[in-house]
Amino acid sequence: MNELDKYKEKIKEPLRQATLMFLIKDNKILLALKKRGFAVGKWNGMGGKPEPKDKSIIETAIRETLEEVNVTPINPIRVATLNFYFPENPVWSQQVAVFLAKQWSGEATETDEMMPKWFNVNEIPFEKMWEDDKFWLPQIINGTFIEADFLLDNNQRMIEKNIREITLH
Ligand code: 6OG
Repeated sequence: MNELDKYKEKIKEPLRQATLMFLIKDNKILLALKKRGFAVGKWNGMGGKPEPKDKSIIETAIRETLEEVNVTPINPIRVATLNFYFPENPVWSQQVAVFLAKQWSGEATETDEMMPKWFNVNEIPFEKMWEDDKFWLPQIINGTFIEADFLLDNNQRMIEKNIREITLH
């Protein structure tokens, strides 16, 4: 059995939930630079953790996007479920629900938390992003649904990955 499956068998608690939202327009994607907290200095989608007032994970994803870049996504689609495991630092472990939106209200502007920027989908700055992103972001942009597990070490480096494409009939 690989390390990932061994670790998944060992843990008892469900992973803490988090969200990521990407806005897509023509051949552009909105990313945002994290200005503080976990993963500061990395480009990513917008997102965060559920709050008690959220009635669903999609509400969390929309609320976080509004808080972080002043945009309200309209009809976002859930395109991926990513499980991140940090055996050496389990408080970082989380399950991230990833959403794409092609419509929204408002215009992306900078906040205390994030600095948004539109990138051409062929010029995504993967070297300034989480190492895992290059394995699933291009797929979801192309319309593939993804379910994946990642094992990461204390330096936030990827040790193992298991990525599944989901076919909808
Ligand atoms: P706060 O803890 O700041 O929310 N996140 C990840 N995103 C990517 N692309 N790769 C990872 O690999 C990630 N781990 C967490 C989920 C953390 C934000 O960062 C995302 C949330 O949007 C390990 O509230």
